[in-house]
Amino acid sequence: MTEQPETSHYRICPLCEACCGLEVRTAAGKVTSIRGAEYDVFSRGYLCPKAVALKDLHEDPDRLRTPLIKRNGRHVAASWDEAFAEIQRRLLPIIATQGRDAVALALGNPAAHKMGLLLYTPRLAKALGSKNVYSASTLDQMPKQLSSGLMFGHWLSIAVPDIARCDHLLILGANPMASNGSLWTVPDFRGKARALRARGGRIVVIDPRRSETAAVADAHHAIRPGADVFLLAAMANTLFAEGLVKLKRLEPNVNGVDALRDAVSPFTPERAAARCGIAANTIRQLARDLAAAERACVYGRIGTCTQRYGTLASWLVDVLNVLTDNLDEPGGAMFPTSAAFAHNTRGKPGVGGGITVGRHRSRVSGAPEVFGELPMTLLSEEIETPGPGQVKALITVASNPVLSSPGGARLAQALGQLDFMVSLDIYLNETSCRADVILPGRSPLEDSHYDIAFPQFSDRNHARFSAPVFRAAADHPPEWHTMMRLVALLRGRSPDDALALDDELTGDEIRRFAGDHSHAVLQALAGRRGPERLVDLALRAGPFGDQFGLEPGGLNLDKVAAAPGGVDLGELRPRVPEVLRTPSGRIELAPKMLLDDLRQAQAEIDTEAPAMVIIGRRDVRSNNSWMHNLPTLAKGPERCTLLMNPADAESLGLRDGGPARISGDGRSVVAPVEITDTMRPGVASLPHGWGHDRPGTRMNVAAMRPGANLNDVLDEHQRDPLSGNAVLSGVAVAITPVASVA
Ligand SMILES: Nc1nc2c(c(=O)[nH]1)N[C@H]1C(S)=C(S)[C@@H](COP(=O)(O)OP(=O)(O)OC[C@H]3O[C@@H](n4cnc5c(=O)[nH]c(N)nc54)[C@H](O)[C@@H]3O)O[C@H]1N2
Ligand SMILES: Nc1nc2c(c(=O)[nH]1)N[C@H]1C(S)=C(S)[C@@H](COP(=O)(O)OP(=O)(O)OC[C@H]3O[C@@H](n4cnc5c(=O)[nH]c(N)nc54)[C@H](O)[C@@H]3O)O[C@H]1N2
Ligand code: SF4
Ligand SMILES: [Mo]
Repeated sequence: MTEQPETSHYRICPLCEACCGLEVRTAAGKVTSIRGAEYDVFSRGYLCPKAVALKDLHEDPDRLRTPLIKRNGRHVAASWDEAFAEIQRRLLPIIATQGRDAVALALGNPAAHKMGLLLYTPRLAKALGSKNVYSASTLDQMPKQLSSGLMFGHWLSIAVPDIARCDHLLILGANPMASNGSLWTVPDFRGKARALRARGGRIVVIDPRRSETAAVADAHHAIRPGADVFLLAAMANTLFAEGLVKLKRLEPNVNGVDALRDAVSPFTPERAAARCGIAANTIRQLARDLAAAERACVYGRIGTCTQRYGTLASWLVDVLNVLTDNLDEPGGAMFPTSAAFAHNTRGKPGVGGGITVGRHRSRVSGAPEVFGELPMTLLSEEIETPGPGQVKALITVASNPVLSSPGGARLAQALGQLDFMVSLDIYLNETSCRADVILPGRSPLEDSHYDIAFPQFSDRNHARFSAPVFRAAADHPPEWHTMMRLVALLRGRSPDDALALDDELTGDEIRRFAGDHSHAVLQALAGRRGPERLVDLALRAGPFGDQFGLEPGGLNLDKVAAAPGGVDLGELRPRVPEVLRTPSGRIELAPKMLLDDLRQAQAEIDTEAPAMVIIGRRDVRSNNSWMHNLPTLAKGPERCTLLMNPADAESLGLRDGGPARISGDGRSVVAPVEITDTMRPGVASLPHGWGHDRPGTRMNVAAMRPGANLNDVLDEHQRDPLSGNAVLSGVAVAITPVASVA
């Protein structure tokens, strides 16, 4: 047998927001090892167990390699031309007869991690021209986008902890030890947290569960779920009451301090304490410690977003950062400078149009559009409810709402009523199994990659590119190409025009951006196509770019691709006022919409807690709903367990490992109990993304240990009315023992 030489490839991990640089070794067309790339300028060798599962993903026999078309209720393999012919035959007449709003678009989490999907989804949405756009953002971070947009002028101007220089980090509703960070790209949080504490800093965690992050922190306070708005408002109240507000450098850049002081004045620590389950003195001390620390930062994530007052909680996190002089300061909450694609590095610095919500409303419930989207939890009713504008067809892109959205069982039924459905997906899963046509993306190891979104949230500035590790099958197009074929169809062209249309649309973009110089710019980009051409354009025109020769030392894609492990662009720098895009040119501390909602919260401050509520959690060996088919991650202990406090388990007659029935919203699921004193009494925790026991799917490994779907017992009607975000945390449930498992 002849030995095949091993080759080494650099690949940025597309699985979570940490975006680690990996070294993938291959021989004879197979992956032989996956390690952290020590030479990566950003992640410096860090990786988590999921990275290794890229091998399983690449080799997974269940991963789709050809399009599928549903014929007589069964999915059968088809050619790409057949798939597009089917879409043309069935989708276009729906638009012709019922209008563009009759086709909905549902976008899922992996779309944010794929450069082809992220750069071409806007083109697809534009070509479709439907108001019915739904995404995982309204199951996740829309509250933070809205509060950031209102305060700083753009939806994606989100301040992140400068952990390298911070010495007091207050974390609410985030567990970066398991999630590896979110709206905060921070590979090796563990190492950075350890360094923070080694230099004498403190980490304090507010979480109903003593999470993995709380376990490595200096202090943990088990808040009642959904009460963050009260805690944060009471902390702001304390800062004002005790004369601890200091604005210093930001003073001339801030509007609304007085209005804010008035608005939080009713939220005394005494009034908030019972609702939060945290003593008044502790609330005061949290505020004092924050004010006293030299370089401090408050960071809130999904636990603070997925609640009724998610936008308020997200806003108050930044309010505290401003009031304690920690926003835009080294060691505080800072705005990264992305080398490409950030809106806050384009246009006139320091001022802008701000954001607008409610330009249209959902047809049935009248929910306002936010950032061009409607709440994902309203998709079912838009399909079910007859009348003009009813959703009759759906295009999903890397989205599995049957598992990931509350009321998923109802949605699964609703999808069955559609006249036509297309899924861009790599599996035949709980959602895509409803589709008439499935168009598969490639293995991530067959795609090139540049992070479009995450440098905007990174704890250090960087620009990195990775080339494909393997060559894809000749007839398997990259997803941007598939999207351009859809765009062509929707614009009344032949799918065969996709590449020519890409040239046209990119040409239009360049003409808008470069005006008189567009010919030269087009020529400079002539060697590239598709997303790589867009990345080169954005990099060269970006804040570190070569400006097409005007700044010869600046970046372009060739330079980034040639640099092993990418280009380091330094630590985060203060950016106020340049980063702002509010009409006033200032940070808006007291937007009217938020003050109005705060009055609503005030009216609920004395509400009694339900006896038992449920929250979610994440596990480092799982990722939302789609990695349970990868053997390396699927092995080991059962992960879809119901965590409960010993006192609760005892009073409900539940035993460790025994099955419990969780009932909510008229539905129920069964999961094994795991008794642990890490849970706050009256709160149970079940992870989301499970429930792989629906018929019609083809994920054989996942089906062996399907788990229970948390979203089956959550109420799809509960949401934050401002952002449209679903309430996923602190929802009342009943928990009872199950005599025996069927
Ligand atoms: N109860 C509860 N529910 C939650 C959450 C929670 O905390 N609690 N979290 C919410 C959050 S934060 C999120 S982001 C959502 C996530 O929910 P979704 O946005 O639905 O994302 P996933 O569950 O990750 O499913 C991803 C889909 O993309 C497909 N896919 C994977 N890779 C590719 C690819 O390269 N190309 C294409 N075309 N498809 C691909 C997968 O097969 C799968 O169908 O879940 C939300 N749901
Ligand atoms: N391993 C892994 N990594 C992931 C994912 C995954 O599924 N698995 N998903 C990715 C995605 S899509 C996202 S959005 C990010 C999310 O990243 P994180 O925001 O870090 O999410 P979680 O790890 O779920 O941590 C949320 C914490 O909030 C707590 N919590 C729940 N309710 C409340 C509340 O009312 N108040 C407070 N203060 N805390 C509360 C929970 O107990 C939990 O510890 O993770 C990403 N990374
Ligand atoms: S933390 Fe893990 S899954 Fe996330 S990018 Fe790094 S290696 Fe990939
Ligand atoms: Mo997410």
